[in-house]
Amino acid sequence: MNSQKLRGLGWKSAFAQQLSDVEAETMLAARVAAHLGNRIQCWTEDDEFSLPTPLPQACDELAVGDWLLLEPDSRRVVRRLERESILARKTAGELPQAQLIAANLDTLFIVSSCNHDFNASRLERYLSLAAEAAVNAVVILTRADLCDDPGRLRQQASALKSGLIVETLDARDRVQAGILDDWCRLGQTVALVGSSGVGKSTLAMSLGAPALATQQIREDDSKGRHTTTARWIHRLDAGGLLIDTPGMRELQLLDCQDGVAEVFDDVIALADACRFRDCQHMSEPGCAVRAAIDAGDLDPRRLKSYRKLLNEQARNSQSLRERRDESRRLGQYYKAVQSSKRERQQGDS
Ligand SMILES: Nc1nc2c(ncn2[C@@H]2O[C@H](COP(=O)(O)OP(=O)(O)OP(=O)(O)O)[C@@H](O)[C@H]2O)c(=O)[nH]1
Ligand SMILES: [Mg+2]
Repeated sequence: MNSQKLRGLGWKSAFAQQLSDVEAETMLAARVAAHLGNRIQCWTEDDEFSLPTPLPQACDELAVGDWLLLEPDSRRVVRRLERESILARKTAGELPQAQLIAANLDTLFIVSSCNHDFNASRLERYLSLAAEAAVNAVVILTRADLCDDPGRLRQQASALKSGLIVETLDARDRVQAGILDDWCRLGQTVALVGSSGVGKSTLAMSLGAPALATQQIREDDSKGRHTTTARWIHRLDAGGLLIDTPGMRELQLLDCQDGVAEVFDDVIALADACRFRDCQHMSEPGCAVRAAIDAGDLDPRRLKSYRKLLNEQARNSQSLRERRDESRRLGQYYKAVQSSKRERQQGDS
């Protein structure tokens, strides 16, 4: 393997350390550059090819950005390398199933627009997702060219997490997009997430991705039309890689307790000062959270958003646990049936 060439695909020492000397000498490393339903597109240091999915080898579900180890001639996948990070959300619908968004990211660009799409509580969801995966998040507000006061929205977004970087721009403008170059250098992988029509693909192109499909949004509610339909990695002018993703109608979190706690650390710190340990921040005496709201130091929206995410987490995680228990029980049942069948057959022969 040529680690210098692989670096251009986002290869890091954390992946190299997972290989034996023989594997490093004889095997091929490939990055999953697109997931297209029944096949994945793979990029290697010198080549590009697609493989049908699901892979016959013992690989669990793959995400764009994953690294695979392959035998060079047969292109047989030996294994998926351990991820440095993974973004996953709950699939739409009742069942709490995880849908993988992207793997092995350095930075997540959370894109929103300076129009109807701007929604602080939605941004907090995306921030929790990134925090859970321990991926650095940058909020990008597009359509600054159509907004009277983008600075006000920028300020509102910056208040959502301590140290959060927020950029406002016209996503169609390559020069303005240049403020993001530091996150897009050689060896870096970034992903774009956000609602449909906020300008993710437009921004990707301004950063150097090849021509991508984009479509105008609806005039009345600023909503997009789900133009991008698959996750793809693109090479950027600054040397890095960028994963463009389809717009999300809603982002439901799954197993993100730590991420939520990180984003709402101000509310948690206040709650620590409440008189009662189990304070619900409703009307209890000595409630530090209510006191902060009354003093104008905490936005009541933020407490509401925190509660909503905690409840959603509890609900989704509980039903996920129930489903796992159920499938474990079913597995044990099938095993028991099979072994009693085997015993009977041995008894018969
Ligand atoms: N004026 C202006 N228009 C923009 C800006 N960003 C995007 N647009 C326009 O908004 C429309 C939608 O942009 P897309 O890049 O397709 O949005 P997307 O987020 O990729 O949408 P999906 O692929 O559906 O998720 C296009 O017509 C863009 O030209 C911006 O900053 N300013
Ligand atoms: Mg798009």
